[in-house]
Amino acid sequence: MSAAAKLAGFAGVLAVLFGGGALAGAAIGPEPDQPEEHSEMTSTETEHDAARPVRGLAVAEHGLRLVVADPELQRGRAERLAFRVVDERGETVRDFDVEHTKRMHLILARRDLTGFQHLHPEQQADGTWTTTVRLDEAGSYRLFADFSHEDEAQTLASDLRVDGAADLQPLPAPAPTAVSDGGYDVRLDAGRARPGAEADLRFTITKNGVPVHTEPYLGAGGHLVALREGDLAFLHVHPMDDSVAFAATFPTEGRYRLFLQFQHEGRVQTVAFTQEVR
Ligand SMILES: [Cu+2]
Repeated sequence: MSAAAKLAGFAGVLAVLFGGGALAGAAIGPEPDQPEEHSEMTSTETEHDAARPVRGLAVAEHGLRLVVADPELQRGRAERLAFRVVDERGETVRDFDVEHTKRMHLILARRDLTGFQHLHPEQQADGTWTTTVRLDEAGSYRLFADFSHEDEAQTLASDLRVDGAADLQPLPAPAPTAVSDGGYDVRLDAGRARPGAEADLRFTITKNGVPVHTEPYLGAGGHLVALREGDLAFLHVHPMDDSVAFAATFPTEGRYRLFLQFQHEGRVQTVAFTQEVR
């Protein structure tokens, strides 16, 4: 590699890191007005949960803080990732509620909304959560720890870094259909998604033209993560019924990336959509 190319790569990494920091900084601010009705609220959710549709913008919130042991990872290598949730006294939190059949959900996505991963780390005796993670591309990643503690659902987030020149991708244009990593055809019907109003997101899944009935995954027909372009705000989404359908409130205009996961024939499929809201 020439010196010029190295410099260009280095500048690219800097741009990613500083870009991420600027975005995180810009994201701090008052939350938009909340919708008044929560008709699809499930019995396990509190009013308080549903009133916070935007999460995952802060490393510390509601008295809890996310501590990542080593946020620098080597590209393309399986590495141990360790993190803790600590309380206001700095004590490691050990008791977590089971939510969607797990006590901790770990979501990873690069700042350009590629490289999505959904992992379930294991809790060690000292309360630390660990998992093996492999990030194949350089850049700045967002790590979301999604959990419930003392009946309060929380999503705390921090950044991971993979050194090297990041080949950042533009967000794909919105399209009603997408193909999962295992070759399933998925159609999204989002109706009219408007800012501040609850939207029904319904997915229809087929394989070779034949309708697919998904198996339960994390206690529902599927699992959906919605992230806002620009600040990677993590939206509160919940499954609506036994089908692959979710209620989501997009807080603002803009573009969102929806990551749907479902299970069929024992395998978890992942498929992503771009949702425009205006
Ligand atoms: Cu999970």
